[in-house]
Amino acid sequence: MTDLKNIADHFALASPADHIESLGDGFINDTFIIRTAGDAEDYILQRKNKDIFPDVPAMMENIRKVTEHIRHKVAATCGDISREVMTVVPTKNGALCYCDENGDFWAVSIFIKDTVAYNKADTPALAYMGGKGIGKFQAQLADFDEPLAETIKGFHNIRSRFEQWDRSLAIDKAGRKANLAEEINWIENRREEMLDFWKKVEDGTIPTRVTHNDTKINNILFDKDGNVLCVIDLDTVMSAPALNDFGDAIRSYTNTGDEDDNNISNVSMSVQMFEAYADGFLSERATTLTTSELDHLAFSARYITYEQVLRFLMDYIDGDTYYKIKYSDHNLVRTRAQYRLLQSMEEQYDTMKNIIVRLTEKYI
Ligand code: GN1
Ligand code: MG
Repeated sequence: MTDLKNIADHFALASPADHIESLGDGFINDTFIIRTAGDAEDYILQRKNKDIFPDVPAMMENIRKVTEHIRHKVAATCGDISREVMTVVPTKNGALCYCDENGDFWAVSIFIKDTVAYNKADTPALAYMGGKGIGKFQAQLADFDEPLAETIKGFHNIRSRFEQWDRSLAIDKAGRKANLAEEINWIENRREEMLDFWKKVEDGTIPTRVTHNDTKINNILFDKDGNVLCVIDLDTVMSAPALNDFGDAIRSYTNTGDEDDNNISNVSMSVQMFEAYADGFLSERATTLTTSELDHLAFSARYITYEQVLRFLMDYIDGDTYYKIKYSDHNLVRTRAQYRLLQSMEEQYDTMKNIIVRLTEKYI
């Protein structure tokens, strides 16, 4: 077993670790909280998944640059720089991460106290604030102009995803393909439509910006009054279409069921939550986004949800090598539940587009 205290001891903590507990259920990294004695600050310790992030030091450098940029913005508006942005804690040698004898990479940040994290948006008011929070995050990074490493190549690039998908199907590593004809058709039937959207990114019709790329609700810390305090999980901050952040959040905030709901009749897209999130997001972003971005906001929810169906199904076909699973068919259950959500978005697409038009007019 990894000696977590020994790992923690490599970092420049203000006070040594007293005890260390496991935290949250992220699908990718392992997360712990370092409790220190007395009133001293606590810390978040993460083992970054080296199978998924090929260059953890470059990723940590991205996070350092981005959090420093945001810290200046928060300071300029007299905000609280210890709570409204993540603070990376270096090792005692001044590095942004520590590599242990197994080749695993560890990183530490300050634990922000008195926050609330949600796995589901239970009220439209919360969805509105979530949209505002991500809109503000994008606005804070709008003038960020340093180069950023691509931490996962082609992360929301559906052309790259299809290349992986075609390879996975050809290899059929876990021998599961034969029983998945229906699910595979869900992906194939929409391939051209998704590529048509991506071509607009490739030809510059839809611009790229510095974006978060993983905006599900539990990657945001709220304060006790329901305001967004701090956006966390910055591993995938990269240059990408800003639409991804909207689409991925809609995938998470509007789902009336769970991402891995076993009972798909629980799953649908709540129009009320869609409108609330879009309202918050556009209150911050409507005057900055281009017409082509605004025109594709509603579609971005379908795009990212479709991509998620593909990613869960591909991982199932690959034999569950990417996402952590809790039981053997977990990725298949996730696939089916996300597909139901996608269908619900498709059914309500005209309504979604009309809401975006109405809200855009409200703000510009
Ligand atoms: C992962 O790391 P986490 O759990 O916040 C994944 C996202 C998926 C999400 C599905 C780096 O997010 O892309 O949308 O699971 N992150 C990575 O819930 O692949
Ligand atoms: Mg997370």
